[in-house]
Amino acid sequence: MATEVAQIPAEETPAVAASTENAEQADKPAAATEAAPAAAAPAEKEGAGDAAQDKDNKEEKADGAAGDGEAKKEEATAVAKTDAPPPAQKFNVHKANFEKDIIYLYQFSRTPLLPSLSPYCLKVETWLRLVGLKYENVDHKMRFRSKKGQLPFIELNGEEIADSAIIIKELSAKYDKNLDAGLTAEQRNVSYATIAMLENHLIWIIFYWRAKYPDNVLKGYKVNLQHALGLRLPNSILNFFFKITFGRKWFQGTKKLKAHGIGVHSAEEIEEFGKSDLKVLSEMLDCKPFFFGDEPTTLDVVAFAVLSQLHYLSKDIAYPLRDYMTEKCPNLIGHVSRMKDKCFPDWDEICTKLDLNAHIPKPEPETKEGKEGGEQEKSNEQEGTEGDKIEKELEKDKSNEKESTEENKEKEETK
Ligand SMILES: N[C@@H](CCC(=O)N[C@@H](CS)C(=O)NCC(=O)O)C(=O)O
Repeated sequence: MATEVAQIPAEETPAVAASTENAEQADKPAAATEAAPAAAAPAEKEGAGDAAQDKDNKEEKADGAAGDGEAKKEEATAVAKTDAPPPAQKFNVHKANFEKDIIYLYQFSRTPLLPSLSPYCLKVETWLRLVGLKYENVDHKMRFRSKKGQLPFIELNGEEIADSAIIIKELSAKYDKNLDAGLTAEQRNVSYATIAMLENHLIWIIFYWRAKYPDNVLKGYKVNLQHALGLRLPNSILNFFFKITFGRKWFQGTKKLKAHGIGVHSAEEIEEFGKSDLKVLSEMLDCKPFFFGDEPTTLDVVAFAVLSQLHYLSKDIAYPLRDYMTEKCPNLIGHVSRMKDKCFPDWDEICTKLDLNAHIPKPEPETKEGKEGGEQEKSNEQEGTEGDKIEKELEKDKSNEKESTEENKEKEETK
């Protein structure tokens, strides 16, 4: 999927002081560069930076790097650049008017029973809430994917970070928010292995069920595709297309399930695998509030994100694995509820209003047109999803139908 490039003049954004084609540099605020002049040189070499920063670097180099041929070459480049007008900043991100240090989260749309049908997206949002970082969900109506082709991803200071584990790792390091800091080395290993089981085994067992019963997914989470995709077509038509086409792709499809390995087994075998995973988790949790004691760690975040996919499925929909968890693993149900209360006190509001940003106070209604919302909508229109294609195809069919009826009418009249 094509990525839109946002171009913003340097003075309009406080976010970035260096090259934006180099994502690493984009992330460094001006203050950090000033504090470490030696680190600023490579950015300059790559043809980036604003005029003021170039000037500072030039002065520092004149003081310290005399006699070094390479440094002299850099100095000459810096002088030439100072004379040129500052280049427009280029950001390879969707959110053109981003604010410095706000984490923009791209995930799937809400459902009335669960904030996200993607355990990976729910994991990132749960983690952000637990550690208390400022974030905003981008309402992209599921049009965007990361450069890796998946959700979730975040944009931060003009840089994209994709994959839930990488997002959490990088944000933990950047903002010093390590939920696992208090764990022993052994507990960390147990956490690592259990997360691998949850994300590479149990969740694929759930994906298998979803791919097999897409209709039950729509009903079981009361998915409103019209809202989720931001389309005008009635849900009856969207649901039909969902079942026969893009629904399967969302839920990792038969080919992916086979490639993963889980898809080669029989339904009964897969169910048994799922029960074994749940039993292990239940025994590990035992009577503790969280997996490693009184406070949640990353493992609790991942377990919550995965187990809530089972627990919040409507009871009207039959799913033996969910029933097994309810009946045989009541401590896991308690865990899910504790995590929900701790991280999503606004769960009901999120789910009833399908609000991606219930945690952010709503701004005053805009009076002028063409502000941020307009820009976002415009950029959304440029990207196409399966839903958009369906809508266009159906509109084309409709107008063809109309034309041919009119033609027929004319023919009838001329007869
Ligand atoms: N390892 C990735 C997995 C993400 C992933 O599998 N996301 C799925 C949704 S659950 C996805 O984006 N699928 C492609 C699509 O829906 O277009 C992570 O942890 O973020």
